[in-house]
Amino acid sequence: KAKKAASKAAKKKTKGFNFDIGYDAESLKTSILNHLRFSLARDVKGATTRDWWLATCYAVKDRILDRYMKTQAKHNNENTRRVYYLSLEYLMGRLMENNLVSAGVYDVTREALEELGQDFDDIINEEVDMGLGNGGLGRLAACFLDSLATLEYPAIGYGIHYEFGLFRQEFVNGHQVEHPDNWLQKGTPWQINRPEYQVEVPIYGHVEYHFNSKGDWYPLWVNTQSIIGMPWDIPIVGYGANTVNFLRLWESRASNEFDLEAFNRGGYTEAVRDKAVSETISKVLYPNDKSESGKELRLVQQYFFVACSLHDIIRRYKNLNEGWGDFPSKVAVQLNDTHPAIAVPELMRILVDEEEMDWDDAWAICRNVFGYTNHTLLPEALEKWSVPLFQKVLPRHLQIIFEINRRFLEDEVEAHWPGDNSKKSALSIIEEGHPKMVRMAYLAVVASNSINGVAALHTELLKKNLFHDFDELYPGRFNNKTNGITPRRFLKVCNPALSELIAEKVGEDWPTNLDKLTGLAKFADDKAFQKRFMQIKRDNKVRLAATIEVLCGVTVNPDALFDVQIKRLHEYKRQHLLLLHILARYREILHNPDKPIVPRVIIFGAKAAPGYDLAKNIILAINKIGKTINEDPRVGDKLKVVFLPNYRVSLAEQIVPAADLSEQISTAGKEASGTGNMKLSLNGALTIGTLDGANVEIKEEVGDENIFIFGMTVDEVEKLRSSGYNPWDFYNENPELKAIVDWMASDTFTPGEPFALEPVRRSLLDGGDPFFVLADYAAYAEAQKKVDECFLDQERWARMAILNSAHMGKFSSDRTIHEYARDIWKLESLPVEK
Ligand code: B1N
Repeated sequence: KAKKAASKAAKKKTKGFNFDIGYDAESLKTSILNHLRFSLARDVKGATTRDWWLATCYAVKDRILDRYMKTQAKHNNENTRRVYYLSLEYLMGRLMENNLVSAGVYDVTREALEELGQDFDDIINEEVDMGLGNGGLGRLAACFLDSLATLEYPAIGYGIHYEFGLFRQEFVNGHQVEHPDNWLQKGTPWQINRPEYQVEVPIYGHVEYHFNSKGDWYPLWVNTQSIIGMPWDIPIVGYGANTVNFLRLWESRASNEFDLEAFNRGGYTEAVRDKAVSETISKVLYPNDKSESGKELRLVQQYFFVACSLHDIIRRYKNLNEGWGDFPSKVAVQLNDTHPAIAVPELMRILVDEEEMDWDDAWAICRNVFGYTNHTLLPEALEKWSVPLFQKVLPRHLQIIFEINRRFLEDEVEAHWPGDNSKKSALSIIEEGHPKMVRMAYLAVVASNSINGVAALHTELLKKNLFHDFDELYPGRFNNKTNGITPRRFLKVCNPALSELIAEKVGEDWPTNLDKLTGLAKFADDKAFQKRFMQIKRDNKVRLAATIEVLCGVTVNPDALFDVQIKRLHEYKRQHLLLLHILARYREILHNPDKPIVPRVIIFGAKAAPGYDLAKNIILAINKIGKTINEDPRVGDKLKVVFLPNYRVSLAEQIVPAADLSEQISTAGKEASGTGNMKLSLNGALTIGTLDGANVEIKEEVGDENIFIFGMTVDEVEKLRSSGYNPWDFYNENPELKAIVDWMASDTFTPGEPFALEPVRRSLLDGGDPFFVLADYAAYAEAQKKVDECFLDQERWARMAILNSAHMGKFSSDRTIHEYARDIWKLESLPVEK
């Protein structure tokens, strides 16, 4: 009561207080200087670049938080429906430049810093990437947050506040070496700690049965340990909008009571040890793109952040609503793959055990709330948890999953396929075996009102294969939402010169109306426009060349064709197919030294999961072969091969605007969508690619004549596989291929270590070449020949590049988010007034 009175008094006394904040260069200058002195205790005299960076971020943050307060007040006052995006990964990259652009203070901040005698670019470069994700899935989550705020959808992202993000990569003698990513070391000005919203969640323990007054038994989850979840919020600024949403990341802490108990027992070291265990949960991101199951800590991470997030969602709901009736009309929860699928049994547990709701009512709520996005068909990425592990970590949740499964099999599967026991075992959420396994994808499907794939082809394959029977059982629940990328970060911010040219031709509003880029098409044959377009590309290549010089010590010619493959290192992505092509070019240069050849710089960026030996061997092969080629005087500028270390979002922002050719060469049917393909094409790179993932839709948009498609289709791959694929046949029948595969693994490239590259060769031959590298090789070589021919005709190339940019409108993540909001979340945009 006293507290309420005090807050009322404070409100009265501050009524009419003017919180207005200036948005001109002068106000920013004042703010920056104030923060330097009063937030950082720094004198202008001794201030380092880092100090200036922090002070500038704080000054900008003040302006962002003003809008954040207004946005959250509006969302609460209107008790609006929201979407909650649950993701174990967010690859945010750097935040400063994007926040400046989105908040509309880029120019004034630049000006303020210039007046203070500071170099803007140096300050931008102080920021380390926020790399709390592995690859496409994590970056997609970050692009979605950007679009949600820009389109003014009420949305909150939830995830883990990892102390260490994805490892920093270094090459030592060509080998990948991993270092911890200590991204918090320099301080991170964007996050806001929210101790008032910390939550405590139970884990481990066991289930007991008790009787209530009516004599009915009920389960009780007892003897649990508890973990504290401490929220850190990152504001998400809508571009050119007043909406500022936020991303809430949970850090794990040891609970205080827990410590005290151990202290009272006199077990000091025990208390410290248990504390360390609790605080281990949010320590580090698992560095595996695809496959990561069986690890207890990973299951604990998933449960921890899901339990904290649901707790937070329910607290917010209860603040403004009575009873559970409206819950599904206020809350939509999107599961970013199955990583947060424990939300299903956790919500059931809360509703049934804590809120004492009937099972059927609770289940109806679940099914109204959840949507599930599948991101891959690769079997090793389909999460399965062993029943014994589940029993140990989350015994009550396991019971609930068994009950969900029992009802699903007895009611739904039995009704649709009466008496068919093979269907029951095929569709069971529990896979029989030793041990039994929980199939998380089936759990997510059964509990969701929408299941979507991330590109048209991927969704068709989901319906045809992995979820075939579910599609029959739940017609209409499966749908496609082709991925997209934010044109703010991946064009406006990373390619300012091209952005200006585009604005001149199609208007300033293209970043929020990307379809406007079609207006460029009519300039595709305009010589003057071609010249400007290609000059911008060349300037970007000069800048990248300087970076390559610094990072790789290799001098490259900006007039060569910049051929780029940037993505995680995976066999299915087939970096080794490009490597074979590199060897073919090298061989050609040596055999026909006088023959003219289109000069190329091949640029790789990729991290391999630390435990993925073959992927690491492919990195070694590229580095060793690259070094030999780069140092061979017979080659000169005709061919250079560089592997940029520590590929990450901020490095992508330098490579993407400078690429001529985009390598999207996965085995058909394996890449669910890809998103790098979109970024590169948007910036005027031509694609050489297979009919896989979103490449299919890129081809539809840009037209067959503006893309280099090659290789087997999904059906052809399937046919070859079922007829018994033997890579030796392709090796023996193609003398060039045989020569380069043998050459690759010879000690030419690894003098003194004759077998160093044998693993790559073995995987392609005795290993059975599971991703059909050799089978697609000839078609790939043919397509590369066409690339060379096109590049010789620079006007033709310019025309094709322009048409690529012009036709990427579909791949704005704004379009994707509109579709999710309309079809899945039933969410309305809620503009925030100034
Ligand atoms: O998700 C991206 C797609 O564009 C890519 O094609 C797809 O490969 C990627 C387990 C994954 N699928 N699955 C993962 C990541 C981490 C992990 O622990 C699986 N990543 C993708 C966005 O839709």
